[in-house]
This record gives sequence, structure tokens and C-alpha cells, in this order.
Amino acid sequence: MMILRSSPASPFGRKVRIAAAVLGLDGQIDVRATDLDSESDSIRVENPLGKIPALVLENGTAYYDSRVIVEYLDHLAGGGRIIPRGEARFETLRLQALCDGILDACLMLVYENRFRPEDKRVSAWTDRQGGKVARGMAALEASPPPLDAVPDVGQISLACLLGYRDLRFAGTWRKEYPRLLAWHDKFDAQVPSFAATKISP
Ligand SMILES: N[C@@H](CCC(=O)N[C@@H](CS)C(=O)NCC(=O)O)C(=O)O
Repeated sequence: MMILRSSPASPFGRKVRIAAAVLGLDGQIDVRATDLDSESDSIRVENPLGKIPALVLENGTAYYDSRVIVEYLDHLAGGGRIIPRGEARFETLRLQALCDGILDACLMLVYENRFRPEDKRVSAWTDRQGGKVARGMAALEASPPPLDAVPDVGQISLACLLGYRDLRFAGTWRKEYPRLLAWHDKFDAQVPSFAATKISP
């Protein structure tokens, strides 16, 4: 059995869990909660960056980050299933990079509130992160990706991004981005592991 170090709220961990389910590999993965703030949690050994997700194989090898893990799972499933081969690969990976990048900026904003005292916050920094989110979401709204019968990692990443906007940002995106909302609802109806990995704020 492989072990996925994750946490229910992690959008990157959710990406890996949905990818595993889509590939039919979820039965081979035991998802274990991680305490990112604890010095004694083995995540810092499994991933020196102290970040989730990390996938620990039966031989003890740990793979991170989520992009490497989904690539590994696709390889285990025969390859070319959720990361296409050939030219289409780059479109998929770019969509994943955009959604992951927006998520990175979202996490910066969440951590700013969680870890930095209010009087130490600098609006130039939070505005900079907010700009990445706004530009990225606008680019996705202008041209939402297709949704394949078997979603690729770019499409899975987009679903996880929208889910994280619901979880941590009160779902305000829903009013602003109608085309993404339609895309989200279609994904939700088509991919059961999306609902299965959803948690309440
Ligand atoms: N690029 C990484 C990002 C992972 C990430 O930022 N994970 C967050 C939780 S969602 C984390 O572990 N944060 C703890 C920290 O930054 O110390 C990936 O794709 O896996």
C-alpha cells in the first residue's frame, strides 16, 4: 500500500486523490493526515520542504510535489491517461501550472492571515498575490478548458482551484465567473471523487 501524506483541506492533496480515483488507483493508496506545524510529524523527513502532498511508496521512496505524484500515478496506470502524450501534453501541463500558480497565491493570502500579525501585514504584498488570482481567474473565464470524459490533470487542477475558492474564500468567485461556474458544475456531476473529497469550510 502506498501512503499519501495530505490533509482534507489541501487543494494539492485533493488533486492527487481525484487523479488516483480517476485512474482507479485509489484502492492502493492510504491517505494519512499530516500536522504541518508539528516538528515531530514525519512529513519533514518525507519531504524536506515540509509540504503536502507527498506519496510514500512501499519501498519507502517519497515523491513530491503534486505534479510529480500525478505524473507517477499516470505512469503506474500505463501512461497517457491523465497527462496526454504528444503536443496535447503541454496544453494540459500549462493549465495545471496556471491553476497551481493561482492556488499558490491563494495559500499566500491564507497564510498571511494565519501567521502574520495584522500590524505587520503589507498591502503591497497581498495586492500582488491578489493580482495573480484575479488575472488567472479572468484568463480561465475568458477561455474555459474543455472537459474530457477522463479529466486530465489540468482539468482536475482547475476543479481543485475552484473548490479551494469555495472553501477558503467564501465562494465569491461564483458570481464573478459564470463560465467557470458552469464548468465546475459539469465537473462535479461527471467526476464522483470531486464530491467525495469535498469538505465544509
Ligand atoms: N507545489 C506544491 C505546493 C504544495 C503546498 O503548497 N502545500 C501546502 C498545503 S496545501 C503546504 O504544505 N504548506 C505548508 C508550508 O508551506 O509550509 C504541490 O504542488 O504539491
